[in-house]
Amino acid sequence: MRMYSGRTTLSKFLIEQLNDAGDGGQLAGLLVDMAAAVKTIAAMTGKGALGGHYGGAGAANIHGEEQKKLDMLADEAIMDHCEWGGLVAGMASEEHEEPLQIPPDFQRGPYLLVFDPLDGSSNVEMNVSVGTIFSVLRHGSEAAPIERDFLQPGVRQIAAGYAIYGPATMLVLTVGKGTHGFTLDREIGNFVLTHPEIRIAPDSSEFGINTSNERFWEPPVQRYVSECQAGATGIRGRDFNMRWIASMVADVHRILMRGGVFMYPRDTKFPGKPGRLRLMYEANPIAFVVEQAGGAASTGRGRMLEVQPEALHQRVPVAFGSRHEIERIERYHAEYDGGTDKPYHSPLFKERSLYRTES
Ligand code: AFP
Repeated sequence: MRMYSGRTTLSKFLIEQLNDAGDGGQLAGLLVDMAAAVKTIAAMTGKGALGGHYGGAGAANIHGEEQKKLDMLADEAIMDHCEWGGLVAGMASEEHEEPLQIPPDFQRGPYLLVFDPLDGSSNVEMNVSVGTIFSVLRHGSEAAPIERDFLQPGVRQIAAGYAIYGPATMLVLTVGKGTHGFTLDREIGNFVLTHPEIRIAPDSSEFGINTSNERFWEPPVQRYVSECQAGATGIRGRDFNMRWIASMVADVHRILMRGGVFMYPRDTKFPGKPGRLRLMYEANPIAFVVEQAGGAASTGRGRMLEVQPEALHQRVPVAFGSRHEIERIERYHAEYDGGTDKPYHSPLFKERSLYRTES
């Protein structure tokens, strides 16, 4: 038997999945370009301290967060790999306030690419897993895109995914036909399909949330988490486990592998920010991946993919994961909003002015 027969590479998979897409292979081409960028970022992050890329870039992004050298290098890698081929009309990145235009030397294509080049980068020098998150939307005109063109709800994504740079580098993506995982064979340089048709179990006993923020959460989130913590002694009747890596891609990847819930809810810690994570390039692509794996993705008060974006860098509360747990979290929000959750009812959290909706 031939050594590599039976292996499905990313290119082969995309050709098969997108053969009826009617776009002449353009979406497959863009995803292959994205995978090339991911390999470049994997090589840079994989060198660790030996790569000479640790430390700050001496600047802050639009969110006021310190940009790491690796944030900037990952950002450049994606631009370099994806802007040249006549496939994208424009791009938007966590690291740039405005949409990125395609240089005049290159043709514009039909897609908008939105990405977080290095999620969890504050962890990178601790050698904790980090990731890249991306979302592909259609651009409906010939003109160079402006911010308004990107502000499409997540249901309009035509592809999305993430890469995780862990002990192994994996690319997990969806084109709306299930969620599939590929592992980078470093020697050969190919992504190989290792996790076809990932499914998130509807029930689970594991949750992930930064509990140091507990006093800032809304009552429905406090209720959900306290019930998990009560475990077998409380109304859930079974013990729960808690995990928090502080690198969303790694936390979400665990959920795709073995179920669970990931939450970054709105809180009063920074009253002007309705959540920590960004809708367009963090929450929406992960929501698409999670839904396509049979899980659910919510703001706590509605389906993530139906949120109409108002700004490129808009923040949003998130709850991803096992469907029955997310339904419970939504029910607790609804009961709180309807005033029927008496033990958790607090006038403080009823004050909607605490949560202005700016990004
Ligand atoms: P960085 O990219 O700045 O490291 O932020 C990562 C992140 O947005 C997300 O990946 C984590 O879930 C979250 O921050 C962790 O936040 P805490 O600092 O509250 O743990």
